[in-house]
Amino acid sequence: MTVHQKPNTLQLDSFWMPFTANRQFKAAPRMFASAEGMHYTTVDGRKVIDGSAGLWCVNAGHGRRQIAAAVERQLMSLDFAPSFQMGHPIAFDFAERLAAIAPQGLDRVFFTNSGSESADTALKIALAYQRAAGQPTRTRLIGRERGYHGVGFGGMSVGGIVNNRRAFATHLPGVDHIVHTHDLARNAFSKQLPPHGAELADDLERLVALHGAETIAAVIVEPVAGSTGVLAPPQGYLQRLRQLCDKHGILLIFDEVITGFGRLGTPFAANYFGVTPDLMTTAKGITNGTVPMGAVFASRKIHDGLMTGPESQIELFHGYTYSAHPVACAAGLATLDIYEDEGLLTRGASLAGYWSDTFHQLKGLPNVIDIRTVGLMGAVELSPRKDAPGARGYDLMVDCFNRGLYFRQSGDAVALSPPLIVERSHIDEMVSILGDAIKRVA
Ligand code: PXG
Ligand code: PLP
Repeated sequence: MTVHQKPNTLQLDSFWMPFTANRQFKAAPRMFASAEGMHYTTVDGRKVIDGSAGLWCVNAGHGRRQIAAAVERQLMSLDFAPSFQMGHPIAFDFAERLAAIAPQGLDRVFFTNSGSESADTALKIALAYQRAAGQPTRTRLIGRERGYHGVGFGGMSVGGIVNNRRAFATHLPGVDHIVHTHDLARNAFSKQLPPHGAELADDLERLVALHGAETIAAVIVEPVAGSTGVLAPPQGYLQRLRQLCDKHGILLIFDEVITGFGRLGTPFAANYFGVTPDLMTTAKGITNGTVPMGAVFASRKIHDGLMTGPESQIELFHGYTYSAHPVACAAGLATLDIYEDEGLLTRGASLAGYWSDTFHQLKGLPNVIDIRTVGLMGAVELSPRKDAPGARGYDLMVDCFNRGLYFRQSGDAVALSPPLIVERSHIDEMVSILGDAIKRVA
């Protein structure tokens, strides 16, 4: 059934690949043809275990028939319907189901199509809320160094990945950043949350002193930074950030595009850390990666704060053609059914200890300078080669791919976070391939 198109018959020129070294890739392509459960199959028929749940999104594993069937049914009954001044029941149904599993109080749901759109949407809601609350001078947005909030102008501006910013000279004005929490000197090889660094949340006080609290609308952080190599927050850090935001009337946004939908062994990172933000962005696992979708969860305070003025007035001038796309909603509802039936939103809790212990066995291998795990997220950081940052990480990624393990690489760190259906034997297999490759890649 599956068409295994041979790379040598495939024209590679037209597809301008995202976040890829296009020329390097096209000289030696790595191609997946199909996927099932925990594995991809390459175009040349090799099985490759999926160490990163696609791009952190295939939480229930690949090839879920239930989602495919729901998508087909939806396409045949209502393929598209507008959500601007019109509705369709499945969108309301999906929002209710999401609200039911959301962290306490975050039960108002705005649909987008991606994590980038969720980030920009949350930032715009924060600005609109502050205006509606009679605080129109609160226009400043605060991000954090090493943060990733997607590629829109808003998300890129609050993001703190230097390469993502440097290539594009223009960013939103009125944006500032608190310092990141990555501290190898004090926290390398921590088995629990990093013990040191809660005080780094106080960097927000510096920005308050510099700019004035009355100019700051919101702070956005990833509870665990994903793209920059799985950086868990120091113990007590997020609690402190929440307190400081409350003290200064600043909204707190958690970007849970990666951490949402069970990745830490709780439905959301907000549950894991016991800290509730005012707004929470999601995407990826919301449809098991099958159909593009995202959602911003807002507290009643934020939502109701905007439900003012005449009833005939549009309260939020924002939305996407495909907000609440019926096919995405169908995929999302089927995904939530699977998460619920198989207990996947909390399954990681029972595996996190094994995940952590197995990864930490790599300590002592050549060039390994840190191992970090939290929930079912893990990263191994290698020391950079002299004058070639990222090259060792890239070679490791390619070596592992050739030997049957796929994962994401971020500079000289590699990040793994599997589908939440993962078994111990898969964890053993991943760490074994990775360990052998680390020994080979000098
Ligand atoms: N916020 C966070 C925290 C993310 O991780 C986005 C926003 C943007 O989502 P979209 O759907 O617009 O890509 C992300 C996306 C990686 C990797 O391997 C991470 C992401 C995407 C692709 C690769 O680190 N995160
Ligand atoms: N550009 C043009 C010319 C449009 O008409 C629209 C939507 O109607 C957009 C961009 C935005 O597209 P989307 O709603 O899919 O984000």
